[in-house]
Amino acid sequence: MKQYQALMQDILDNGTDRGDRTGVGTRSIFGRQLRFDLAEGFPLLTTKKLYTRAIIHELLWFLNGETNIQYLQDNKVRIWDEWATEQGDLGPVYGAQWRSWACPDGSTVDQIAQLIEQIKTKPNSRRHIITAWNPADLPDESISPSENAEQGKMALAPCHCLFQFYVADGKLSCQLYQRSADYFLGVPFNIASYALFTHMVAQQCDLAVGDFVHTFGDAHLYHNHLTDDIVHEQLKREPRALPTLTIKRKPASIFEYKIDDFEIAGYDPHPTIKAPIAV
Ligand code: THF
Repeated sequence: MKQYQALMQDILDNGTDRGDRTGVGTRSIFGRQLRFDLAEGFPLLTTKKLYTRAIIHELLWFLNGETNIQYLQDNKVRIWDEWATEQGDLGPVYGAQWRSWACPDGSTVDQIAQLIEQIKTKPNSRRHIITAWNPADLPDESISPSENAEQGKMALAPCHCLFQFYVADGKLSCQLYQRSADYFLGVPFNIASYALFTHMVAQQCDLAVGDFVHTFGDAHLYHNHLTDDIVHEQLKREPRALPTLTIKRKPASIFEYKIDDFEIAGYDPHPTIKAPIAV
């Protein structure tokens, strides 16, 4: 994962310091890409320790179509707490858009179920796309995330907003377009999450894994992460060998995976680096 650090250095060297919605301020660049060959190992960052269970639970929660943080809290995952209402609601964020995109006629589209069906029946299609960017449900940025959720809007506009799958030579690749990327805290989660999802879709469709391509719009380092003990510490560390992912059984559908189905072996990261999250 040397390329993760290379892009971090690129943001430091070539980024522009600017304001943002959260008020924290960022150094940011626009339009970059990382590529991971998933056959070479599971792209879990080794230059700090990541909490893998949080990443897996969040993905299973998205796939269940859920948008209330109760399931995450039951599993001690706190990464969405800051944005939810008192009742734990986030409005129609990822899970809602992926599984039940609202149509004008009152019906809904299950983009994930359609994706699996289409990859199985028409692998060469150029339309294997999932989008969470639903303009009708976007938040009003002049009010808070939880106020938006109270009003039935998304608490936060989707950051990882569109992704596409591609099948060639029996291998499944995935490309994500991330419009806004918190490079220190969010991106390591996002890489692992989409790599995991690609492995699951490949298993369901009897394909091997190809590349995960991560395309960025605004990739930024928050100003309060630009310190000796956060970003500069991260850049000093030597990347280690990647772990491997094993999926221990093949569930009957993409919606039936459980946390214990996943085994990550050989993960030997450098220690955690704590950093404040911008809300
Ligand atoms: N807002 C911001 N500012 N950054 C993000 O990455 C982000 N997300 C989601 C929604 N809003 C965001 C939430 N995802 C952590 C990681 C991912 C998150 C939110 C928080 C985090 O704090 N990680 C810590 C500790 C994790 C833990 O152990 O609980 C870490 O060290 O990795 C991007 O999709």
